[in-house]
Amino acid sequence: MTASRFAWRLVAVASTLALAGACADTNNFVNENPPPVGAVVGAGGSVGSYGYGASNPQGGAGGGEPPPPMCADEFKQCPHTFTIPDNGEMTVELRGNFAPDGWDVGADFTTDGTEWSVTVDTIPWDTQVEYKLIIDGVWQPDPTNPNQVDDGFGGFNSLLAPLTCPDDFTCAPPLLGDFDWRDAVLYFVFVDRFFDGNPGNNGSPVPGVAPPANYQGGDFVGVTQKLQEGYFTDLGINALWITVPFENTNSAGAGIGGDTNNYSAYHGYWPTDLNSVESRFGTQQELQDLIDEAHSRDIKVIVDYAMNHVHIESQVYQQNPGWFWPLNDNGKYCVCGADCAWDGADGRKCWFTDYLPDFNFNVQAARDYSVGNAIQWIKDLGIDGYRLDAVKHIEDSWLLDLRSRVKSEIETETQQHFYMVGETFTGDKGVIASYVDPNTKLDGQFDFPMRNAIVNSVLIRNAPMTDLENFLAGNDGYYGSGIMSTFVGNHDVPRPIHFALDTPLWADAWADGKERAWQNQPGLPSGTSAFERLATSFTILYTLPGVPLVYYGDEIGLPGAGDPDNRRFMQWSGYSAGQTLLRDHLSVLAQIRADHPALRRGTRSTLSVNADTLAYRMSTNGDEVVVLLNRGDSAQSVANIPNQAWVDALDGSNHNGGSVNVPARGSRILVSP
Ligand SMILES: [Ca+2]
Ligand SMILES: [Ca+2]
Ligand SMILES: [Ca+2]
Repeated sequence: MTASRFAWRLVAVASTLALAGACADTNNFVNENPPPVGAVVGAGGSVGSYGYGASNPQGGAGGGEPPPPMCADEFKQCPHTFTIPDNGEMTVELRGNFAPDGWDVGADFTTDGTEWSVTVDTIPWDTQVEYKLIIDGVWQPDPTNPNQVDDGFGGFNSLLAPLTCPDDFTCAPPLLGDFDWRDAVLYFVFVDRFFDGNPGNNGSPVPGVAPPANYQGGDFVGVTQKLQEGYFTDLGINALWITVPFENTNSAGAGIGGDTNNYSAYHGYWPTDLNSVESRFGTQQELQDLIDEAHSRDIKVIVDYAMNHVHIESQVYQQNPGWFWPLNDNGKYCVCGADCAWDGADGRKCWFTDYLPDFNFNVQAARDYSVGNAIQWIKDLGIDGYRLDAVKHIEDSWLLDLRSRVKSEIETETQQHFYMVGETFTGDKGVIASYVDPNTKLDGQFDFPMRNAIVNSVLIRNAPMTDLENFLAGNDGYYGSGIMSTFVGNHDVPRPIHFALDTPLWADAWADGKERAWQNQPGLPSGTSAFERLATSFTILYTLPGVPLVYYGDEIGLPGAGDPDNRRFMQWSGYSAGQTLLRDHLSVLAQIRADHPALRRGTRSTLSVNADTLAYRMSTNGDEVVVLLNRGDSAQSVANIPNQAWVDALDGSNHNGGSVNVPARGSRILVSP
């Protein structure tokens, strides 16, 4: 391993002589010993996107030897450990100019009983750093550091001497641009199922495919129309994720596996021509108009990019079969879940099904073609990010190349950070985290483990809220500088409204709902209780760091079992009281989140928890918010709320501290009046 990495480094240095002070970092990569696959794994995974109902892909991380990044001095960052003696303080926090928002977002010290300490990995290289400690709520200089400087407010900041760290620096340029992706609220527009703005482009149904798996007419013009009507703005959405927009096969897929139904390519995951857009969704100009309309409303657009495979009819496969893993792998029928496993090394080269040839990105020409295509679309469309499909099924080199080229070819022009969020459908946090590194790989991934914890504790209620608290305690800060996307619903899992029923339709968050995808499909729940529970689950997403994701229709509790029933056409009128309640709740949540930086980048501390309730405080410099959750079916008093005057930003009610009453299945977001 060491020898090959060293060899690579020599090549890399030779090819980047122009970079003054270029050097290689050997500290950033953790993939040589991928974490073991966890016991908790998914069902109905990303393969559900492809519409043939196989079992869940799951698997290991990493693999291959990632190249070390090149690093100019201004991008280098050193680790440093701050310590003070433990004299019985309750809390110690570090703030300072070691990060762009370091005065607002601190780092918590921990104590071993004799000493408080905190290690920050990102102290700027060879630069004097000013900092303060917040000890039991009081801002003050570091009592152990005699070097101080006037803080401009009549006090003193501590001075940390310039650090250089030749052996273990990391290379992490501050994220570029005037948009901080921690401020995003993301909405997943499933283009074919959202709004039909132009029936003229619908074409004929794909023969032999029933309506739930056939094209239903949604298009780019329809999304643009909803942008113009202010639908997303009213919901507080400032980023859209749109389904794969590229030309897909017009043929029906073959029925495979447990689901014998035929599917069309309405989902976009069967591309035949990576250089043109899907005609049923519209023209490239209409896609451009969508993006321009979004940008004119300060809404970012990220595009779903499926890089693992193409459809077997595609020219790139027909003309370059050597760029793909063979379907017959030395006598093994290498379809995922057949002779090749979904996980491990097999999981990278298996075909999702026998008509989806799988790229072999170990072939340089294949990688250059695919990464080049992804780069070209960014340049052509001016999009702001990618949602990257099935990350654990590709060679890591693809991701490293894309990030490298995004930095050198895109961000140098736009001066804006390009956001990349990946899908790795697993319950294993270690596997998910292994791809998160905003400098070299992904900014973040979809937080499947968090979805499970919320669905189990708040919607299904098969686990106490203490379980959710335990999960959150282990999840806070777990992904480092990553910006994860948090969610309760997407296109691969049953609609969350059915987990939220008085009697949940499924007893387990991993249920794939396939048994009701084609028959006995669930309807819209009556009453409001399911909508109230779903609203409370969104309160959690909108009051924690990360990018909250709203899967189209979940804002109105759109019904649907497993794939494809979880992709019903969007409902645009005739909402029930429950649906209206839920949609209004999401609009208010977005406004509260926008008003309070503590929710977007604060630190979380737990105030109280029991089987049915949870209270936590989010705090950052100058902003504090207390979040109360009650998943029970009667109003409950939630204890240990700080004694002061509060107003609930959700309903405007006034409260003092101590015990605060929270309605059944409800939440409160307490802020200073
Ligand atoms: Ca249409
Ligand atoms: Ca097509
Ligand atoms: Ca693959």
